[in-house]
Amino acid sequence: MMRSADDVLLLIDLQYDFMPGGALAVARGDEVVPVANRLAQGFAHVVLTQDWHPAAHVSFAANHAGRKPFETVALPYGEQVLWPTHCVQGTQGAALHRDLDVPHARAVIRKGHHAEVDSYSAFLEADRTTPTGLAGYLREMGAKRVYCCGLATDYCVAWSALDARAAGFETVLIEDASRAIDLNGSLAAAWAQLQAAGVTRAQSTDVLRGAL
Ligand code: VGL
Ligand code: ZN
Repeated sequence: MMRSADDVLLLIDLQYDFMPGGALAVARGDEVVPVANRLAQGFAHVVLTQDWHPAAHVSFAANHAGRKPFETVALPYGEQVLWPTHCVQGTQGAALHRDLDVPHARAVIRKGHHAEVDSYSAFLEADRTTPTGLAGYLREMGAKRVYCCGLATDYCVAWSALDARAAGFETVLIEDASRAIDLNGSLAAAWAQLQAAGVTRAQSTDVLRGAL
């Protein structure tokens, strides 16, 4: 089944550094690649994202003397988790998984490229004011509904879904096409926020048969 032209599938951060063995590995992250491929068959409009940081990025623990990955620091825009160095621009870890099979993807949004600001969301950077351009692109393309999935459920997928909703799109998060980091309760907190914001929680089978 090919979905309506208003429906966009947003495949988030299916990159080697988030896969088992990667620098910021998400458990079973590789399992979502075949699910993403199946979903993409049903969407005429697919957009991909890549986390895409300069080596000097503020989110890397290595750039904060004496700090370790998964600690937090206070930055001008708020609390920032310090991550292992990951998805450095142009590295193999930042590349999309080779088994991702979406030749008809129309756009790739690269985010997190400002050294001083992180960007979990595909729409707005972590300062919550700098746009990536994705909302304007989707509006101009006539998109009405955004189906989000990928890595990681509780960070880049959740933040993207919340911002898609805030930008006025009907928004669906496809749970089994996503995997979580789950740091200090982040997954449960994300689902609570998503539900409060009116993001629909879906399974890929329901999306594939057109029920959602
Ligand atoms: C992500 C942490 C840092 C993600 C990206 O893709 O969810 N998480 N950078
Ligand atoms: Zn990142």
